[in-house]
Amino acid sequence: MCNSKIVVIILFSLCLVSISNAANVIYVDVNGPNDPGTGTFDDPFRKIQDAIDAAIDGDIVEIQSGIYTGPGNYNLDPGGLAITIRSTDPNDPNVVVNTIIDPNEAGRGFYIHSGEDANCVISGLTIRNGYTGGKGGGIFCYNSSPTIANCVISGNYAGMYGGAMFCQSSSLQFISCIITSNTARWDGGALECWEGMPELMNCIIADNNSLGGNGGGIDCFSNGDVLLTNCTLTKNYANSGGAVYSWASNVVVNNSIVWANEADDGSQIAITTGSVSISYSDVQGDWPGTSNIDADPCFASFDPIGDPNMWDFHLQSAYGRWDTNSQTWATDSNTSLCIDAGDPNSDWSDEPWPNGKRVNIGVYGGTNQTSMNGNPADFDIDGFVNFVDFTEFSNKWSAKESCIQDLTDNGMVDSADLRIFAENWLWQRE
Ligand SMILES: [Ca+2]
Ligand SMILES: [Ca+2]
Ligand SMILES: [Ca+2]
Repeated sequence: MCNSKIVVIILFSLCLVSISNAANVIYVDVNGPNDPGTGTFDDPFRKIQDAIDAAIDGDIVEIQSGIYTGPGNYNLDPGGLAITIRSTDPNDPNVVVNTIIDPNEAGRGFYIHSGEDANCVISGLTIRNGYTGGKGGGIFCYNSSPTIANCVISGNYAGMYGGAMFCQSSSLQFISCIITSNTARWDGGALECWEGMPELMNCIIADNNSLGGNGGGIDCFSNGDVLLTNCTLTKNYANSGGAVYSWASNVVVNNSIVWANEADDGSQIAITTGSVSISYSDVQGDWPGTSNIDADPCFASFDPIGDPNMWDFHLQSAYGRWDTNSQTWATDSNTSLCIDAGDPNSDWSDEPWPNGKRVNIGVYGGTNQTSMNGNPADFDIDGFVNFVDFTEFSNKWSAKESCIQDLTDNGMVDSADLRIFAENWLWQRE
């Protein structure tokens, strides 16, 4: 056999292997042509559960924008599978708010109870109007640890505990979720946690209510150890512990904002037994712990008695704040003290420069939407643009790499960057 033939055969074999390893995408579209559909792009399923039931480990269930309600679109059960259940673009907030699981108070959004692990991913969906007379209005999670990312969980109700979510013996991760305006008759307006160790990162927990119990945001019961990093907990309500309540549980809070939560006994955070350890955070009324502050976080938009839909928890900054409405960078007269006040060991590398080389406190800390601080030419962040910075600039001259001296952010340090550096020469912080 000639060499070229062998090469063709090898390439063909590699193609077959890569095809068989590719994740299978199963499509769901509530506006699809046929019911139930077959799950292809041209003939999608109409009901989400049909797609899940057709999936095997590694598959993706892709839900087209629309409102999913009625049987087959609530009490969704991943059945122990390692699959991704997502919208068409979980990173686009417009897609997320328009891909809606709405049980219309007939049940919960998700019922997860078959030992799912982090490879069961629920991403980029809105879950609203979930209802249970018991625990977990939006999501019920038992002995399972899925990943829940980029979701909006809003306006759900539990007759007992966990308006948005109940989890027991589960160590799941919530990443970049917005958990707002959920209600529990008793404890855990947003989240009720029994045993296990859930983690919440870059999440908003706001305007949740425990009508007759404790932990307006999060209630932890009996080794329900919760880890919160870069979260913003605001305007949640309970009898006791407007933001967080711990009963025989250990809660750890880092790089977070706990502000304007309300309780009948006046406590934002309350503990029966157990502990709530907070560091590098902004806590109204203060809280003992490493480098905590007690200062107005200067949210971009926050009226505690106004419409929660108008709240914007980006931090005000004279050096640049991401404006959600205009989708550009705006500037403010104030600069929040939460900027560059997070844990020095936290990763700040995704924050846009100038970022103080230190992560911000609150929900957008560590992300590409975090508020900026300082002058872009002040490379050593000492508050002056001078010869020290020029030396750093010279050392990177003609470098072809992504670095802070590349002020035009085009992958090389050249005369265009020098021009910007010159414009900022002798800047100093006021
Ligand atoms: Ca920063
Ligand atoms: Ca400097
Ligand atoms: Ca450049």
